[in-house]
Amino acid sequence: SNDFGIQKSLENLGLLSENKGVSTGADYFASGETIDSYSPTNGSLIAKIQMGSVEDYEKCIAEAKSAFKEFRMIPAPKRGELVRQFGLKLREYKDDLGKLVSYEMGKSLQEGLGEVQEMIDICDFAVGLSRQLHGYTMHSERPGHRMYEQYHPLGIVGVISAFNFPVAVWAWNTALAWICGNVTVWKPSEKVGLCGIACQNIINEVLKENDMPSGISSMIVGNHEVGQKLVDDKNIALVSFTGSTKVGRMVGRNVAERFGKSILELGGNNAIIISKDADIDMTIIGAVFGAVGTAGQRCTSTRRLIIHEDVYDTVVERLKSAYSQLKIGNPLDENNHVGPLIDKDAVSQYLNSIENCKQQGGKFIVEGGVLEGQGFESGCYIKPCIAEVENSYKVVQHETFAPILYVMKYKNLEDAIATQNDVPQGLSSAIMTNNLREAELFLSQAGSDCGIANVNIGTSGAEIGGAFGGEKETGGGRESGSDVWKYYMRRQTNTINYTDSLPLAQGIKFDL
Ligand code: UN1
Repeated sequence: SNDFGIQKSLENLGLLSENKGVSTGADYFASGETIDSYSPTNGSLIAKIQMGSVEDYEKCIAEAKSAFKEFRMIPAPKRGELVRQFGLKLREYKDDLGKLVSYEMGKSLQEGLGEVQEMIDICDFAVGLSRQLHGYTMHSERPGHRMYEQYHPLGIVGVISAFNFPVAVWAWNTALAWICGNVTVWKPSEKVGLCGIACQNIINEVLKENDMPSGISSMIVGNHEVGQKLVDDKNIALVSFTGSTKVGRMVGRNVAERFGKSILELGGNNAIIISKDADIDMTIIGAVFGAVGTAGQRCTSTRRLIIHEDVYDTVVERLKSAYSQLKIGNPLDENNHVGPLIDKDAVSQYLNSIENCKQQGGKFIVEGGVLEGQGFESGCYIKPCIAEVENSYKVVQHETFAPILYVMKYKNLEDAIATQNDVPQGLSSAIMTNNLREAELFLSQAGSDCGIANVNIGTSGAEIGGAFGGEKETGGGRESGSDVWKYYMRRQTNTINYTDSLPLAQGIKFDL
């Protein structure tokens, strides 16, 4: 049978049938319970992972602490060189890692490869940045004084990532954290633990070839107890958390309680406003990819379409016809558009949301449902669906991680913008229009309240060069491009007096 070369890729990535789920550098160990990783594509067991315990976590921290002492003294451009080599290795492993992402998580092979490309891109970005960790210099009010600021590494950065981007989110955080001089401890989602081990294997090669301390990168597949430990641990200067708003609220609170720093990337509820001046062909592609890509399991997935009444019927007809052409099936087969959800729990949540939507008054114009029969044995394949709703429905206000698209009608743009903003989340948003006035209003301070606002592009698929993240219940964090590196460093203001007198600031006189 065609396994799409998956066994070969698992081998190339150094994965075994039984894996230790903890590694600091080349040292692999684990003393927790053993879990199975099943592929949602075909329901088969991929491999076993022995998870890390709280004691294993402590070992990682001890290694990380000692590695930090060494790593912080290595010049930033030299740390950049390490990240450059990591980017080269990722190019070598791109096919294997992309395939593993597709197989263990269930997104299409194209998207799995795209995720690895995001890792490569952030490495390139970070290499250049390693020579640009700039601070300002200021003019002192005191004679013979110099004032400037500099950025120092924080220490240990903890990364907790979600199943939907099993490899890229780690790289967005670590590429920046490393060039900034931090060491990292990563807890990947245990739903995609093999992706975690594969990534760690790749960075281990780089660390070994450069004779670098192993504790620069640690990884621990663990349960929520390990996650809780990491969040509460004062050794972790910064916690970067990607996941649900429910868990993120606790993470944010607990990290703040100990005055740690956090970057929170939580739920989205992303809408596209479709104006009567939209290019409809382009709109349909953007909306459908946004809604069904990654089977609706991106933080940036399109969940709502707010459509001008003049084009509403046309758009709905076009959507129906596009949905009827969607091929659902094994994501490793490039003829398919839509793969499975991550697991059966996700399928139940999808079904619950459909039920709730109907109860709250939603009218399905494209019906959902679970697929059965040949090729769908895993029980995780479902049909993308579309419902006509009111924005105020409870189910519409809530992020369901599945391809359920909500459509609604508007008359004037101010109302459409108000509707787009009238949800608890604030990650990504878009307007499709060829009208300059509409586009600029949407981008103005009276427009979208999201961290990402696009014109004539869908809500998903952001590039790494920009700051990625959102407002309100999305958590306010930013990752990857722009000046996001500043989150991974501490700022120090330095004033130096090069005279033989001591004038005080603010003109204060103090003579002895
Ligand atoms: C996520 O879903 O957690 O913009 C990240 C995008 C991707 C990243 C999504 N570049 O859709």
